[in-house]
Amino acid sequence: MKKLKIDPVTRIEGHLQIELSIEDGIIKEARAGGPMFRGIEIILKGRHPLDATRITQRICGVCPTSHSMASARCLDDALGMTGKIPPNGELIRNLLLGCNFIQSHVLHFYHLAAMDYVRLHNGVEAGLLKEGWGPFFPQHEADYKPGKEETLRLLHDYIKALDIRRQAHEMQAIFGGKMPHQVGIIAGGVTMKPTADKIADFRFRLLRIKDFIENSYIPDVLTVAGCYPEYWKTGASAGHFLAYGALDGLFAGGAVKEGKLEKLNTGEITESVKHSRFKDGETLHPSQGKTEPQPEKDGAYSWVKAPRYGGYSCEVGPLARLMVNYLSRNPAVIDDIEKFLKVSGAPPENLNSVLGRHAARALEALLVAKKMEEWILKLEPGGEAAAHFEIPAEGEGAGLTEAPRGALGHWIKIRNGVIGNYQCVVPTTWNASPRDDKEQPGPIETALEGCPVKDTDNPVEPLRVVRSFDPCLACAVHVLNRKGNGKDFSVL
Ligand code: NFE
Ligand code: MG
Repeated sequence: MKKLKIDPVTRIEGHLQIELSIEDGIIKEARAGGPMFRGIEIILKGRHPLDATRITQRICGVCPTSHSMASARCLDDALGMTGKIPPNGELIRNLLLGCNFIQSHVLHFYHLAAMDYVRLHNGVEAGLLKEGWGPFFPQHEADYKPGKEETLRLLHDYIKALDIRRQAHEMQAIFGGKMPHQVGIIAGGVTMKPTADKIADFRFRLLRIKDFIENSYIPDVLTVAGCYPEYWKTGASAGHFLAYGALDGLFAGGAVKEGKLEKLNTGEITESVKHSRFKDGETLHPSQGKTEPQPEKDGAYSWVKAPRYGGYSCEVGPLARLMVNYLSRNPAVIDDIEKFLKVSGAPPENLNSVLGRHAARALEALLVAKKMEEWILKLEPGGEAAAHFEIPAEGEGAGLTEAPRGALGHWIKIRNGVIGNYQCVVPTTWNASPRDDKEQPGPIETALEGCPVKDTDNPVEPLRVVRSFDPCLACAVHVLNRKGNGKDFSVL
């Protein structure tokens, strides 16, 4: 049995370590560890409840808008505001979250994942690139398959994607003041009323971005899929999926256990800490969740907790949303899903795979952009965008939404007018979870087990599997330790 540790996994968000046991070129056991501690829940205690929407965004610079949405919904719930947000407020919240989805998905495919599939130092880019230049080098030796023309097109789109992401950020600044960490989304709605100017500014960027998704992003994903068809059959998770749903029904919520769709019941969410660096205790629902670090705990190998749904280790993210919406025949998206599956040649039975995740992500970028075109034209210039609220001395709330990487939940308890307890269960906590109290592996661990590794000096296959999940360890865990060993830490 050969042991291989990849630490850190590069070209992801945050810091992830992967430990593999390999026999006869196949991964027998995989462990995914988050070596840093996230103290945001501790930082929030005792603060003004509205601070949650500003502070939780600092969990991550890639998906901050999702955290502001989850915390605003959480506060809406605790403040009795659910259902009272003016239509402009709901629409602008969804437009801001939509921009965040698109920029995050484009970022993932081009700037994080593409270099797993495209070799740029074989001379075809003569004059453009020099051996040793970042961000393209160094690169593992591997079976890079795209030919010269495909490589040049992917490289061209890699550069163009930087500009597309800039424009998606500008769109968030139009209604959210700035990006990252926009200040638009608040409890009760958003901070800014729409104007005709802002609508026009937003819309022309949106049309350009939609054009890029249709004519570059989706074709580029299909090019990669065409070059590497074996990845339709590599990297399956256990087949359990969870989505909370978001964006005004564009994505429906639901759970898939052993291939069967179920209605979402958030009471089934628990978190186990047996192999996580937290004090042992019962598995708890997040509304009762605790953040009690124990860095030196025996048997613990991650700062990520192990959330489970009805005891199942569920994958979340674009593939989970695709599965839930496909199986529930969500009328908002089912025609587009069917059409995409046909055009892409994506075999439905092989969607639970590396390529299935990339395809699902590209498809939903298009679904979101198309929906945003409708929403932007529904805004009423000058109309109210927020409702008045009072902060109660005592209250409780839950805020569930979807982040680019999957189901995101925040839970608050207000005590004496301040935050008494706050818990976040983020997408990568699900996907990168360690084993739980029943020793069930997390989705990334399962997807790695059974994956081939041809050359342990160039472990591209497991890296392709891990990156297909678009993990964000900054979201899952946070705050630096002093020695980088995952044990010796202090709450900063
Ligand atoms: Ni830091 Fe995040 C997303 C959230 S992932 S990127 O998407 O919430 O855990
Ligand atoms: Mg948590």
